[in-house]
Order: sequence, then C-alpha cells, then structure tokens
Amino acid sequence: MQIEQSKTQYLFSDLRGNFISSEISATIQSFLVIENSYIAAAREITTKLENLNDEFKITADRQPIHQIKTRIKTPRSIIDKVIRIGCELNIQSVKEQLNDIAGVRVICSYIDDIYTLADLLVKQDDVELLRTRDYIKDPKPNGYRSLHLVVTVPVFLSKSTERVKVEVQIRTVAMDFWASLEHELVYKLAGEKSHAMIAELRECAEIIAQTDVRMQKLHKAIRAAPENG
Ligand code: 0O2
Repeated sequence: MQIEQSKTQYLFSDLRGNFISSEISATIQSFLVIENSYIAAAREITTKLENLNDEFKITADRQPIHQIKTRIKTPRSIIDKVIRIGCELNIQSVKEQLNDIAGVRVICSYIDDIYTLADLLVKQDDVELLRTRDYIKDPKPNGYRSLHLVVTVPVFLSKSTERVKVEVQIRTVAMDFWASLEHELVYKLAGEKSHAMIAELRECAEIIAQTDVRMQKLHKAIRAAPENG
C-alpha cells in the first residue's frame, strides 16, 4: 500500500531529524495502516462512556464524567517503548505486547464514579477485559493513583472485524491534577530528583487522596439530605 508522503512526514516530524533505520521506517509505515483501527477503537470506548454519562444525566440528575481525553501513541513513543521492553520490532509483536497504543483517559468527579463506570463498561457484551491495575487501592510508590483497564473492542472494517486493545485510565479530577503536574515536574527534573522532592510529591498525593475521600463523603451526605430526595 502506498503511504501518502505528506502524512508520513508529519508522523515522522517528532523524530526531529534523528537517524532511523530502514527496518524501523518500514515498521512505522506498516503501523500507519493499522493506526486507523486504534483510532476507531478509542472512539468506540469514548462513545460507550459518553452514552453512559448521558444516561446518568437523565436517571441520576448528574454526570459522573468530567472529561474524556484520547490519544494514540506516536511512532516515536512506540519505538521508545519497544526498545525499553525489549519487544520484537514487527507489527504483530507490537500489537501483542503494547497495551496502550490507544489510550482513553476518563476524568470523574468522585472515587465511586470510577468503579461504577469501570463496571458498566466491562459488563458490555462486546468489551473484553484483559487486565486491571488498581493504583487507587494500591498506589504506586511515588503516590500515583488511577484505575487502569486494558480492554478490547471490535472494530468493524470493510473486509474484516478486528478486536483492538485500548488502555482506559479512570481517575478523579484530583488524581488527574496530581498526575499531570507530577508528569511535568519529573520530566523537568529528570536526573536530579532529590529524595526530598520525591517525598514532597508523595505527600501531596496523600493530601489529595484524603481530599478525594472527604469530597466523596460530602457528596453522599448532600445527596442523602431530605431536601435533595
Ligand atoms: P503517556 O504519555 O501518559 O501514555 P504496560 O506496558 O501497560 O504493561 P506500564 O506502561 O507500566 O505497563 O503500564 P501502567 O503502569 O499501567 O501505566 C502506564 C501509564 O500510566 C503511563 O503511560 C502514564 O500515562 C500513567 N502513569 C503510570 N505511572 C505514572 C506515574 O507515576 N505518574 C504519572 N504522571 N503517570 C503515570 P506512559 O506511556 O508512561 O505515558
């Protein structure tokens, strides 16, 4: 299949002129062919979540989802991960080994919303749950919290139907606030992270987690108040 030159150049632009071998280049070109399936799979998951959110608006007079963000890994980021995990550089093994080529991040209001949405999503007939990592019950040592699911959904193409993996990260607004800033700070501080800074970030995560629990309790109490019944 002939890949449009301008599209190839656009996707290669984040390599910033670094040398890439013809093997890597061929792999990226093949990836362009399957990239569309990942975009479609992320869209399927997003639509399912938006449908649930809209239903809540009618049945519960509130919407648990604050925001949904999607991203498809760039070729550069795929190559970095392939090298990091020592996976073979061919499309089949990239599809098998990488769970997060398509990523959907769901930002909720309260902790309970995270588990409710996760349950409702994986209960759907066409969604298959491959893996759950609950970094809320077991936060990462740095304080990172989020619920990660790896699921597959069918993508109906003109000549075939393919099950495509999507990593779904579900977290509260507060968890997202911490993760976004931590991502930026750690990136900027790369190589010179002091123990004190790591401890400070972890302590901020603890304070944020306690606030999430308090906000959840407050929300429940307000919903249960007779005047809101
Ligand atoms: P980006 O740009 O956000 O996508 P796996 O390959 O899935 O088997 P992995 O990659 O360790 O194993 O998966 P994990 O730990 O379930 O989740 C990885 C993703 O979660 C990261 O993707 C981040 O989005 C997020 N994440 C995990 N740990 C942290 C953390 O300590 N801080 C922040 N801010 N985010 C975290 P990427 O690919 O690293 O980046």
